[in-house]
Amino acid sequence: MDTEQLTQKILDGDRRALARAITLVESGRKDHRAKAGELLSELAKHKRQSLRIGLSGTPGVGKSTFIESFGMMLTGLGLRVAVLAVDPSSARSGGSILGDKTRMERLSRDKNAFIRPSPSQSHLGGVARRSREAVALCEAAGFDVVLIETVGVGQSETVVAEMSDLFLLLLAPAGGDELQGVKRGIMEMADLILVNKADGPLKPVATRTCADYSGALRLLRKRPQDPEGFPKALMVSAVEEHGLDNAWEEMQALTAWRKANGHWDRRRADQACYWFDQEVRQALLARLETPEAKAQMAELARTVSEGGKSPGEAARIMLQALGAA
Ligand SMILES: Nc1nc2c(ncn2[C@@H]2O[C@H](COP(=O)(O)OP(=O)(O)OP(=O)(O)O)[C@@H](O)[C@H]2O)c(=O)[nH]1
Ligand SMILES: [Mg+2]
Repeated sequence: MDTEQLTQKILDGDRRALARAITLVESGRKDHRAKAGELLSELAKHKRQSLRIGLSGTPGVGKSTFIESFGMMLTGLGLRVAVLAVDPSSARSGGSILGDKTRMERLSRDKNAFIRPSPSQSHLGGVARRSREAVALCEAAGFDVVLIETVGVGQSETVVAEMSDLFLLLLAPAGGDELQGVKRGIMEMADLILVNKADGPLKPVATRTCADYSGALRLLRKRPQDPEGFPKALMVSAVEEHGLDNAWEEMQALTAWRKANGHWDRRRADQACYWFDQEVRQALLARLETPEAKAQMAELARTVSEGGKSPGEAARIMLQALGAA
């Protein structure tokens, strides 16, 4: 299939073409990269936008269950939903999040849903670019909502937040001690905190946890992109499918406000700049990873350690060799 055909099929919402295109952007082969670049710039001309929702939470908090229930609710409303994952650990563990399609059995059979497990990649930079491009493909294919899942490992939350319009943090009911286990930086990224498992015997704990997080959110510095009352903590039960409609209403209210106040476009523009900056940095760092560069680094390090050159002098030599000075 040539690029023109593939472009058209994606614009028509053809799922097989979409899956193929995602495989293409995941490939590291030079000719594939070139073709992927061409495809993405063709598709970008159509300026289609989805609501991109990032979702993070520790293992076992209920991300898969939530995505299934929430996704089914959205398709029930007539929306088309794509689900992607950013998982830098998948290369190590051998599996991948969303590999458990069994937990999303209903959603994976829904013709208005598209589920794509994360590619196996150890390098977060590579994962980030591929995921971003997969999101762009889903937007071009006309999905109304793109859900991007991540387990919070390393920087993966930042990566997902920087490719999302809304960032949700899924938390489990817990005592006050665990509340402090959530890093402040991650709290600051959240647009909504969803306390999951608010059902059965856990309900009272969930209620307390939700109140605690509401309090904690109020203590954070006010962000310009938030209307009064946001970010918010809400209770949901992915299993019993409670609170999902309310969470969706809040997401829509927040989105509408941001669109009306210029924050939606500004955020997307800021994200584009962020990724431009990241790409340049990563490409520069990648130059250090070639065998020649590594050998020269080792050689210069030896000279420096023996006192033959100053660190600054050696660095200048290295940067010159890399064409970066
Ligand atoms: N009571 C209750 N249990 C839930 C709820 N949501 C998920 N669970 C249970 O929590 C466990 C983990 O759920 P998953 O959806 O697999 O969690 P996850 O966050 O995707 O976990 P990882 O993929 O391992 O990161 C399962 O046994 C679910 O049945 C909920 O709303 N209420
Ligand atoms: Mg899961």
